[in-house]
Amino acid sequence: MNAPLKLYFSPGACSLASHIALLEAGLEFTTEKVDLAAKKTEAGTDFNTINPKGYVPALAIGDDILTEGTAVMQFIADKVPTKNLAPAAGSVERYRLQEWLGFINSEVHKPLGALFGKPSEEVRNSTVERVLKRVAYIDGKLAGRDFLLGDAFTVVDGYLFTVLGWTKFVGVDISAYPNVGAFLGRVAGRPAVQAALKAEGLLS
Ligand SMILES: N[C@@H](CCC(=O)N[C@@H](CS)C(=O)NCC(=O)O)C(=O)O
Repeated sequence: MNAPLKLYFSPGACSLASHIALLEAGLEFTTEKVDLAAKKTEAGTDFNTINPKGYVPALAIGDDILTEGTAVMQFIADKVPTKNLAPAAGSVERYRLQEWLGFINSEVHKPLGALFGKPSEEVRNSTVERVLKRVAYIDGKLAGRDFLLGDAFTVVDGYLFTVLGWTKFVGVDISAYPNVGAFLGRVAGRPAVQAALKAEGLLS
C-alpha cells in the first residue's frame, strides 16, 4: 500500500506548485494549511515540529517528511510516470527539468519572494531589475513553445506560474513579455491549476 500523502501549504505560496503537481498527477492526498507567521498548522500543531525549517511546502509521506519544492515536485511526478510530469530519470531532458527548477528557485522565486519583505528602495530596484532580466530570458525561451520543456506541461510550469503570480502583489510589471503572458494564460486554463487555486481559496 502507498503511504498517505499530506501537503502542508499556505495559500498562494510556493507550495501551490506542489499542490498543482499533486492534482495534475491525479494522486490521492490531503492538505493542511499552515499559518507561516505563527508557525502553526490549521489543526494547531507547531509547524516547526513537522518541518524544522519552518517553511512550506512540506509533503508528509506516511511518517516521513519531504521538503524543498524542487524535490517534492519531482517526487510527485515520479509517482505517476504515465502523466509525464517529468522526463525519465537519467535522461538529458530530466537534467533540463532540474536546470529549470534550480533557475526558477534561485533566480525568480527567492528574489521575488524577498520583495514581500519590503526592502529598501535601492535593494528593491536592483532586485526588480534582476528579476526582469530573468523574465526576459524566460520569455525568449518560451518563443515558439507552449511550456518550458517544449510541447508538454511538466511540474516546473506549475512552479513558474506560481512564482510569477506574485508579481502583481509586489508591483512588478511583466506585461512587456508576451510569451510569458501567453504561458501564464495557458497554465491558468488547466483544470488541475484551477482546482488547486480553488482549493487554496484563491478564486472568487
Ligand atoms: N527552499 C525552500 C523555500 C520555500 C519557501 O520559500 N517557502 C516560503 C513560502 S513561498 C515560506 O514558507 N516562508 C516562510 C518562512 O520562511 O518562514 C523551497 O524551495 O521549497
